[in-house]
Amino acid sequence: MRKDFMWGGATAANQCEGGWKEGGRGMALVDVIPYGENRMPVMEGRMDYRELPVNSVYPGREAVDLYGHYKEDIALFAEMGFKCYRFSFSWSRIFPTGEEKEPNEEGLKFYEALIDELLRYDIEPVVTLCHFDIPLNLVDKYGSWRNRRVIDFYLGYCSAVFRRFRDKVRYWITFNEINMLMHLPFMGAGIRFADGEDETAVKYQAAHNELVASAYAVKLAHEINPAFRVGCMLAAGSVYPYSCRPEDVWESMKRDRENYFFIDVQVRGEYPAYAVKFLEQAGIRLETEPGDQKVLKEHTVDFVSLSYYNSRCVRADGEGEAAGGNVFASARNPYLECSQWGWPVDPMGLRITLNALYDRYQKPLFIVENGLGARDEPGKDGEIDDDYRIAYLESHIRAMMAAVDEDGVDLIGYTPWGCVDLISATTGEMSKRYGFIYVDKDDSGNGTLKRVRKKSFAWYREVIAANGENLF
Ligand code: BGP
Repeated sequence: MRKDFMWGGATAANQCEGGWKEGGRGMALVDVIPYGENRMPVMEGRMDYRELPVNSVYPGREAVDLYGHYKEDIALFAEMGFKCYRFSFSWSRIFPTGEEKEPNEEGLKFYEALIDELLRYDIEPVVTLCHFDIPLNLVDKYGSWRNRRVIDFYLGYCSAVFRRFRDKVRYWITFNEINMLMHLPFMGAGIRFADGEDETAVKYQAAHNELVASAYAVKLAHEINPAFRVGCMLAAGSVYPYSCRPEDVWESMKRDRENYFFIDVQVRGEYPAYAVKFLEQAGIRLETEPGDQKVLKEHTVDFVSLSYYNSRCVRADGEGEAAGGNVFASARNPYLECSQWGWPVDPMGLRITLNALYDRYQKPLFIVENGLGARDEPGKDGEIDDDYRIAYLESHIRAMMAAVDEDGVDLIGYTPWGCVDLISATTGEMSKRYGFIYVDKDDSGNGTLKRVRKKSFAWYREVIAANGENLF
């Protein structure tokens, strides 16, 4: 592994920051995504949050209060030896309604303090500009990313933070898991559907607007500081054919393309032929502007970042048991065990995915999410022996190192997801934990928010210190 490999951890404002009413922050998407049975319908854009029962609970509003605990959390990251920390800005903390001409100084000050704290420990900040996050006003007033005007609001926000943190932040990610728009349109991009509208057309229009926004953000970033490195981000995981039947193989290729589509545009700078044909056949005419093609072509990303939790699997005949849990429809792969939430565990799949992405794009890759969501039961002295998490991470790190050392993949870093426990995106639960650091809080929102080092904490510190070599 390279000497400057960026070991670290990842979180996002929507799932860990809380402080929803602090410092002049405006309402955000996450503030209206409830816990419980209405969560999925809202995240899918099928239920309007304004119709939710008054007693609904919104776990993202407080989350694990990174807002009030960032110094303590960063000290713990430093103790593990983090080289970098990936986190996201809450857009509505900086532009409360999304429409202001000037940013909210208090919001900028909060992130400045957080970044300064990281730099004090020599931890490189990696900032996601938009992690399932948008000011709620832009959703209600403009329809979020389905509306082109949101591109300008996003660029105003980007410009403010690129300028403010010009000399402090080098790595930026334009949109977290940009392909999530296709699967959970409201959570991914603030998209809600009206009865009877062509949902596919709406999603591709929103996708186009995000892709154009991302390219303009890359342009702006490089103008403001040519040393900035700007990446795209894919919810990755190769799709396997269930069998060697050519129909299954073809189906797996098509499924992969649904996700690659975004990155194909962000890396290669144009719509791939298969997407052009798909839109044509579906009768979808995108609303575009004359400059779109040029900006997409000229301002491609510097690196490709990805989340990897598991591989996927398809059968052309749609038969067979479905794998539970994950938002990506998948057939059950008989060769893999599943997590407590039904997500397959496939370390070899990480090596396959990294190779597939590197073959396709020839750009530096960055694993910015990976991990096992599992229940942790503190022992009688409060200790958490999370050997299952260590086993998951160890097998994935070995696979990642094989991709680098044996296959020649250019990988710049690894930031496991939810390094401090946080709220699950898909379920809203606190009990689906990923962290090295336990946070005392339960699914009903009770707890002291106290932080406790798990067994994996000391394990990961050793991995980082040895640059991964201690695993061999
Ligand atoms: C990714 C998201 C994260 C994160 C992770 C784990 O899709 O980028 O925000 O939450 O998945 O998923 P979950 O929280 O549902 O276990």
